[in-house]
Amino acid sequence: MNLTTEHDHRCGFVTVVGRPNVGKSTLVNRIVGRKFSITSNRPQTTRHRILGIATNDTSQVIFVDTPGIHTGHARALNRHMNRVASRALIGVDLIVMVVEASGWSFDDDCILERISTESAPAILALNKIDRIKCRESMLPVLDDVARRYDFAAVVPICARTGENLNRLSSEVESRIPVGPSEFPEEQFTDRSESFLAAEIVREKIIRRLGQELPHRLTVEVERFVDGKRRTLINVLVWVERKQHKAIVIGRNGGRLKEAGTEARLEISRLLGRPVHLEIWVKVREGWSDDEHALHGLGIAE
Ligand SMILES: Nc1nc2c(ncn2[C@@H]2O[C@H](COP(=O)(O)OP(=O)(O)O)[C@@H](O)[C@H]2O)c(=O)[nH]1
Ligand SMILES: [Mg+2]
Repeated sequence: MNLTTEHDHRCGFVTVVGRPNVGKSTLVNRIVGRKFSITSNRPQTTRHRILGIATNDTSQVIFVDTPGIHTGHARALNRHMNRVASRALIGVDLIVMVVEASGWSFDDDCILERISTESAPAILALNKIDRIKCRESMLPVLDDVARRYDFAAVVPICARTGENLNRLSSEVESRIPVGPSEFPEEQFTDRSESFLAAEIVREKIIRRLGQELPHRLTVEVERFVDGKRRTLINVLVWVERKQHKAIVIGRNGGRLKEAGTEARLEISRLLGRPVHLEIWVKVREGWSDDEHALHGLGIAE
């Protein structure tokens, strides 16, 4: 039985921040229950501010997934991502800061400094507890973080397996304002199908690249049309150098073919219909350091 009345339904914006690679996108995908934000073990995977909307009977939590805040980088792409992350903090109801449970770092301090200038309360999520062999060893870490900042709550979690995410969700729900939902119940992101398709292609490619190629690779949807039997999608992958193009494509085109197959299956699952996907790799020199090119590719907003 649903006992919630209009008077105690809650809805709020919650920004998730943390340094690159701590598991922000994995966490929000898990809570939302749909994959709307791509993940990889490389920094700079998330480049945009993306909403992930988790709706249940009693609340709607609108998560703002952000690129990690980078310190000490001067490239236009990094500057852009810091601006995106920083702007996403303004006017939100709650902040979730994600750090790795294995320990606090200097970059975490920089992010904390940024958070402390906001009036919204912050919850600390200590992620990747699956990597901690002995749970007792968490106690000094919990002690240490409690002294660093007046967090509204500190919750150890494992975003990968979902461990303790219920507890994090209830801490979040209890701290957002009472009010009606902002988005329809079935909506899980603010992004278009075409944007999600491009991101899935980017994820499949960068996950195959290991440390070979820096993240100066971007993806653009050239065509996205619903045909009679399937959706036709043409994607351009931009890299900075000819050698990078060869790396992305792989020997005999094998690497790109694998990435394409995996992307096609995932996009098709997401859209709920068959997909025909074509991917072309092109070279545009110096784009990640060029604000003008960032606009051209739709990265800077
Ligand atoms: N072992 C472990 N790995 C995780 C966990 N959460 C995320 N990861 C991994 O950490 C990497 C970075 O995750 P991602 O969500 O892209 O991080 P983001 O840059 O903060 O958004 C990926 O390889 C994830 O699979 C976790 O709870 N445990
Ligand atoms: Mg991310």
